[in-house]
Amino acid sequence: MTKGVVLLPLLLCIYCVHNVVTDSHFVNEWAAQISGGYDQARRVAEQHGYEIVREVRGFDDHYLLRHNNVPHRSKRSADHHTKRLTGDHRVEWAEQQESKVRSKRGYLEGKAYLVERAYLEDKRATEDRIYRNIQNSFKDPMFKDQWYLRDDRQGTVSPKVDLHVMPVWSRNITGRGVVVTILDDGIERNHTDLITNYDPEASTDLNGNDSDPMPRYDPTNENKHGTRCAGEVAMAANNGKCGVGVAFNAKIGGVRMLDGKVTDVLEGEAIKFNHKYVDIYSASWGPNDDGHTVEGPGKLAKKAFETGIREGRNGKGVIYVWASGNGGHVKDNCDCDGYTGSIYSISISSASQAFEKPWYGERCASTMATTYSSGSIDDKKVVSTDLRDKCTDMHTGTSAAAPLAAGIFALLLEANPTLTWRDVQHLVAWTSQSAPLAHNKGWQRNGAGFLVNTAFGFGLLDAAGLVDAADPSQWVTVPESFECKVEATESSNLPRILQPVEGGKMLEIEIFTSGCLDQDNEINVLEHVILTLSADYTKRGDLSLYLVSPEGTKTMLLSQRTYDRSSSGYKQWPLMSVHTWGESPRGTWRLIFEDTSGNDNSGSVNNVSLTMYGTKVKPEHMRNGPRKYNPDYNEVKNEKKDDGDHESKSSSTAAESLLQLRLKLLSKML
Ligand SMILES: *[C@@H]1O[C@H](CO)[C@@H](O)[C@H](O)[C@H]1NC(C)=O
Ligand SMILES: *[C@@H]1O[C@H](CO)[C@@H](O)[C@H](O)[C@H]1NC(C)=O
Ligand SMILES: *[C@@H]1O[C@H](CO)[C@@H](O)[C@H](O)[C@H]1NC(C)=O
Ligand SMILES: *[C@@H]1O[C@H](CO)[C@@H](O)[C@H](O)[C@H]1NC(C)=O
Ligand SMILES: [Ca+2]
Ligand SMILES: [Ca+2]
Ligand SMILES: [Ca+2]
Ligand SMILES: [Ca+2]
Repeated sequence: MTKGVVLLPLLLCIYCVHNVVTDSHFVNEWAAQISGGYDQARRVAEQHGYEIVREVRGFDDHYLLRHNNVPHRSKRSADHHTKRLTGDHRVEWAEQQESKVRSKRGYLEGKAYLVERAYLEDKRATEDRIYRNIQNSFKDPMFKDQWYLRDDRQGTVSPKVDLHVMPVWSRNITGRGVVVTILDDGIERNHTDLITNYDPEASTDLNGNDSDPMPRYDPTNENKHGTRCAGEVAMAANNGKCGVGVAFNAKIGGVRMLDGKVTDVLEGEAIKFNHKYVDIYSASWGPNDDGHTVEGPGKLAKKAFETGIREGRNGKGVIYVWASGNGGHVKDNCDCDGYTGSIYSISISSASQAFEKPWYGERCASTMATTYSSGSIDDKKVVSTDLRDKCTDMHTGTSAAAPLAAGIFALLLEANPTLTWRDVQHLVAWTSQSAPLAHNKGWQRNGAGFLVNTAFGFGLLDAAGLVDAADPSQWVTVPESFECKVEATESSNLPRILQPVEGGKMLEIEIFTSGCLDQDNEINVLEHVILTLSADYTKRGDLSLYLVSPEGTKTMLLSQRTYDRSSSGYKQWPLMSVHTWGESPRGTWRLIFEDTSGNDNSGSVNNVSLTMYGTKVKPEHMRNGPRKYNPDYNEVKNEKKDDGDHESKSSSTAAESLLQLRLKLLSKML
């Protein structure tokens, strides 16, 4: 009884607070595409009562306009003004900008704060209990706390598992020549542990409109997020400061963009910032993880993703790494987040030091892989650089998971610079490890032999496994991919309504596809699939959805989101899944809608289509049968390996080579 009294206001409070902050506001800013050059654009703008604020960076013929007679912020759009613009034949496209709520995915408030405090008090005891006999390979004082790079636990209680980064370092692969940028609230570029790797070419300030991404210092220190994410990737090694970045010789930059109003224009500029120079973008933010937001990239942000993929890395495509979200405790589902759901982003979830899905972790079908991050009270967090030249061992959430992946991909691109953005995704599917997380619920083997889980994607990233598989002497670039789309209306009558069944309501829709057989875009081996959904429903969050592939893989695309009370339904909303990776698309796909809430809902499914991506020809690495999993992965000691052969070397050999590396690094410093 007492419990109920305490809990109820807390839950209500979560709902109310988020409701207030997630209302977006239209601002007095329009993005418009007007051809004919700047003077022409200015004339057109002035005729309709606008002035040009500036050109949109990186987009030809796109301008940011301001109307001379519109309030600064309003909940309602000024449609009549937009119509005047779009009605002018010289204007190809125009859209009023909205100020979007974009939350950083590392700040876990309330419960998390208490967890952190309790953790601090408990820290010493925990360390003494778990971390005995830690050896230092680097003289960086916090390297010993980077458990996810080097698991030094003694005893048999836990398997010795880390991200297998050290074996890659011991081969002198440390991120050299690879450029990573962090899209966030700035980067303390002169931090002692970042300054040597800081790259001004990979940096800019979209909030301050200058090239210096230095964070704004305020008393609450809220703008430490970008600096923390950057350090995980590229803290310098062996300099006696903080810890060691995953790619400690990579170049690191920051795009300051979260410390102000976030609009589609701003996101577009960030996502393709210097895209012919930057190799990897890491983003640890997104739509509010409040359990009732459904939001994705706008027009310019979408274009920016496509441009980065098409033109970046000399046509091989940049790598976008995205944090999958921290809304697990409010039943959020990252299928409702269009940034993680993009086929162009590699979305990363967290596992705790205890190999568990953490309390904040979100489930969805678009997550590709997992790295370690914070978990419960006894679990260690992530080490990084902090504002004011400090260090921290308190970085948390999927915010901390994504940059670890960005660092690992920097190692991968140094090992094989010819990899395309799709090669990288194939490699992640081919090498990520499920064994350490096997005791978590939700694993299934898909029709192509891949183990998948909505909480972890293909599993934990294995840096050495990735680099081995990508060895330039054996990796063959994956073949060209195609897109094949089928509308459900072709094979079943829509709209449809859910029918009462025992325990709730249900609706099943079948979609048959040949996978565009005998056409130019024939697909035989799947990569991503996107189910595009239009549905009306009285309470959107009560509608859940499963997709069953012709080969029988059943994937949750929407879970019940208790706090999502919206009645606006889904409008052509893309739900992306990687769970049928490698399968054949041919046959009947089943869509199962469910409502088990017991609420008196009504609504209809109006339109569904299935877009499949994949190759006609089987990628080379899949030709010798399905992927083989190593059931003994948990037994693999992280220091065992210093060349392509996983198990053959003794740990002393590897320890020696590490020592040699250390000495070489040392001598380089002197
Ligand atoms: C590592 O590689 C770099 C550049 O590729 C080279 O300059 C350096 O000497 C190598 N270091 C070791 C220890 O082999
Ligand atoms: C970094 O620059 C800021 C502002 O110029 C300065 O206050 C700070 O002392 C510098 N930090 C270091 C480590 O040099
Ligand atoms: C930067 O430009 C945006 C619009 O382009 C404006 O809203 C903002 O106030 C400017 N910031 C600064 C610091 O000048
Ligand atoms: C379904 O959506 C497609 C766009 O993908 C659209 O062309 C079509 O008209 C829609 N059909 C219905 C019945 O709304
Ligand atoms: Ca600045
Ligand atoms: Ca360091
Ligand atoms: Ca989310
Ligand atoms: Ca994605």
